[in-house]
Amino acid sequence: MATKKTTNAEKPLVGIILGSASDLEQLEPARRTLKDFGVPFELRVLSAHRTPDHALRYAEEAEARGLEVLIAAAGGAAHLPGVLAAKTVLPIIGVPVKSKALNGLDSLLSIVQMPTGIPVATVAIDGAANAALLAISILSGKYPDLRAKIKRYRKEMEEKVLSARV
Ligand code: RP5
Repeated sequence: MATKKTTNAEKPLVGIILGSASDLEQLEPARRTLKDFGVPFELRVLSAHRTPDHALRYAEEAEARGLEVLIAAAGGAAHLPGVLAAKTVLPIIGVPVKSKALNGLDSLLSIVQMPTGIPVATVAIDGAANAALLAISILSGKYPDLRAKIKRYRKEMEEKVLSARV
């Protein structure tokens, strides 16, 4: 008999990779959302240009370590999500971090314009919560508990909008 897959708190399913510790605040909504949904995750700071060997190794080993989705956040010349995507077939969700110089337009264009063959799913500038929700949607194809939770989340959002007093 097939057993239903459930998420296991011991083993991270999602990896959040930040290009710099300075990205942490903008990624807090991703961390909070994954926690709220009970999705096990890990968070690492790895830079495509300052620690390239470590970033590549992380991507190379991610699948064997049991990770199923990666969220990669970077600002400025934000090549981290694309570099990770080059080394793994796991789905990568890129979060363009709002930069000081160009308000994140640089980050957005760096992440969203991946050449054909190596995709990165890109969310809005500072769209960390949506990155986590998208990761949960991807996982929910395999984990029925997450499918139920994301449907409940949508229902609650619908009720909140409809009950707004204006
Ligand atoms: C990128 O450069 C990081 O993702 C960060 O958004 C940006 C600035 O990094 P720091 O100079 O603050 O470390 O690699």
